[in-house]
Amino acid sequence: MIEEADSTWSGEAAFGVSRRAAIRFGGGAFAALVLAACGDDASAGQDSERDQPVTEFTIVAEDVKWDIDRITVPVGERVVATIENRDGGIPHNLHIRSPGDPRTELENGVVTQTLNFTIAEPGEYGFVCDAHPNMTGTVVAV
Ligand SMILES: [Cu+2]
Repeated sequence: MIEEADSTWSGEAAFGVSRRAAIRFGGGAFAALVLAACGDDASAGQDSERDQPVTEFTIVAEDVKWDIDRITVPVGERVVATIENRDGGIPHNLHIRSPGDPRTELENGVVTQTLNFTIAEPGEYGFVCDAHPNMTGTVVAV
């Protein structure tokens, strides 16, 4: 009787341990998968943002700072920039110092603007917000 009780108890204990181990393993594998996926996405996004020319991009002004300081665009193709001014009551615009001086008007946030521009010659061109000389970056035309 006592032996039977002991063996039953041992069986339950073993089951309990293995179930906990399975849960722990499952959670760990899931976390690792999420981390790996995030890492891949982040590095892929950064690479394409910095090196691959894009004809559309979004730039965010928040806390009187741009979220990106470099963008690559193709020479001779129309580029559509979306400017998200998230600073309520603070004016921002996007002004690209390329021939023709494409720029939006200074406008108080919160507001979203669009700027279409084409750069004809390869090179590096500064961009800035005309209200905040510290809000600078570079457009690379390739
Ligand atoms: Cu500004």
